[in-house]
Amino acid sequence: MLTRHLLCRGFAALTLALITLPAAAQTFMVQCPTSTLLHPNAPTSAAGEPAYTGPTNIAGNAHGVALTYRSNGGAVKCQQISGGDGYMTEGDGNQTFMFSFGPLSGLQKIRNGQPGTDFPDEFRKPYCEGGSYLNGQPNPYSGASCGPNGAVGFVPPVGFRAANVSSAVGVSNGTTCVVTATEPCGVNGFIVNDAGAGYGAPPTVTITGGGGTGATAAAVIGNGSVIEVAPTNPGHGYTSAPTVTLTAVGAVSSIPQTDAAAIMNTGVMNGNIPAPLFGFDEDDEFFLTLTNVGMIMRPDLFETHTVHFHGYPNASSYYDGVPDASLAINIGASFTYYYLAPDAGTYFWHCHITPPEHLQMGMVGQLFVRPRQNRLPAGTDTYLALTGSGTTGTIGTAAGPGQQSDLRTACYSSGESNLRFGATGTPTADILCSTPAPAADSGFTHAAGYKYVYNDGDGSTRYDIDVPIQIHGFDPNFHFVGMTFNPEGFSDMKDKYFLLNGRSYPDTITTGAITTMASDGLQRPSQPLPSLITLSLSGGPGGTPQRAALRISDLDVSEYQTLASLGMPMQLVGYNAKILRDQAGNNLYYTTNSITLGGGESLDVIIDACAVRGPAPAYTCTTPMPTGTYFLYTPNLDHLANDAENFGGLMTEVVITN
Ligand SMILES: [Cu+2]
Repeated sequence: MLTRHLLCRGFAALTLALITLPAAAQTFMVQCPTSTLLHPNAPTSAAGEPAYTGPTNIAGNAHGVALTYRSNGGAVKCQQISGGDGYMTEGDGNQTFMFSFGPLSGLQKIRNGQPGTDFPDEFRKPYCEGGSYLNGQPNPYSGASCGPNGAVGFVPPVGFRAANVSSAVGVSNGTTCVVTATEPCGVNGFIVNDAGAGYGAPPTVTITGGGGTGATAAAVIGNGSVIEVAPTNPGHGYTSAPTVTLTAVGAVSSIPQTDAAAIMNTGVMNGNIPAPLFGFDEDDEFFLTLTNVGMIMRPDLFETHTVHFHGYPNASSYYDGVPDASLAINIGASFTYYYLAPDAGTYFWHCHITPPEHLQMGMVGQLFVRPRQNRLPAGTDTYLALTGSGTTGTIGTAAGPGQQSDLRTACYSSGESNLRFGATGTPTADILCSTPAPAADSGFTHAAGYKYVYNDGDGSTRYDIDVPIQIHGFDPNFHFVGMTFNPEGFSDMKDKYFLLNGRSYPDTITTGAITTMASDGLQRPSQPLPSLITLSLSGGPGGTPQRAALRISDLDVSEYQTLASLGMPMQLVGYNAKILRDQAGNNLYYTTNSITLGGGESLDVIIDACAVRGPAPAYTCTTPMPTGTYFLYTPNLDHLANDAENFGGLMTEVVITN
């Protein structure tokens, strides 16, 4: 009896597998929730970044379980990338093969040199770009609602369609059965004729007619469709196959579908250097989907890839991308990494599979988290927004809420007197303090549109222009070996191209995306990010000189890199994603003409079109910089070259205009 039951189940499962095969081929997943438990009212792109008014207590409910937690606002952000191969163009015209990441969402933003990070409503649209798409990009979608920053392969949830299921009776799973002493004629098999769509929960199964009694069954759904109906009790006495009725339960699903062909058409040879830029805001939840499309130029390889956020305060090793400690993404699969954004700063990311190889080959990207100080209501005192420890009231007032109201961000680092308005306490080092407040209140207030590198509390890291700069180097011999079937010697790597945002001078100052012809003869955007910096003497707040935040990271595999400025000072305000400030709140910023980084380090540098500024809170410019062109370049003189070309290399320009 047991054997026969299993056989029957096996037959049913085989039938189901054959019928539902097309749905099972959708292994690429495109996902981005419109709301979460932490962000039940996540803002849309039209609403924009929500104001930060201090932490609030939220009473939530997760599937009937009451939850209370502290919320600091924020939004839900999403992005999708491909992992695979691609080509780029060196400063001397050499076209170089890469293992690389490319954009699968936010394509228009990426091409414009911006982070490709989307609000859910931007992401959850099929990609289209009004017919101006490039070769190698997906064919434009012609549906009613699509967008230039939508996710390639996103197909909106289909409407509800009822599934159709029929049954089979008897030991041979026939349409008729004769009851005998050994054959009770139960309902032993179900055939899914139409899997339906849009089921939010398994439908109930009702079995009627057929002359028998007692048969029951349960449905299983996947991706909103019925993928199996399994008998829970075959019943007996069924002389003909009874009628199966499915009754939908609960809300209709909003699960989107996936266009795997669009993902492959775009993702293969889609490589960018640097990899797609991520930029989101403190307190956001970030859903990042990596889709491994394989490497068409190396079909012999079965490389997995991961995303590792270097130096990032990641709560879960599961999402940290270190394959030895978590998981890696196979060819043909998608995986969605999940991040909270607890601490603002300049980070960077890379694939963590065989790091010397995959980093050298181009799997390096940039990442920054904007501080919540950007989201303060206009007119808020930034110092009080950090030191406020109230639970009610208005942010930016002595009694109001602030960083100190939230245990995770509270700093009790240099004695409580500074931070708690005269209360004396024993000075203790607080190793969890990530944002010490300034030693004194300078009275700096936030104005609409002001941006800061960190939650500084004194406006000292305010800037106008974002300039992500990633330093990298390519060894053309290693890349040639990487495209062929020769053994690779990691210790023999010798960089001969020295790259700022994936380009050598003079390509560094070429505006717009650089495209490269891949081996199929199609041009694709390969290096979207120029590093030309243009500062205006009148473009800042109230017609004042502008400031640029250089978010510099180094993922060079084989060399230290030095970047020097000629005639223009650089002010270093952050190191390895932390504000350069001691625990007592003293700014340790310094002004220099030369910074040096090894692989795996980041720095925040402000360059200013004003040579001399007055003190906080006004920071009034007393001496503007002379207009003209300045250079950021490496004084490692052998790095001012593009392989055999005795010219170029690690250099870019800063132009100061009126
Ligand atoms: Cu990789």
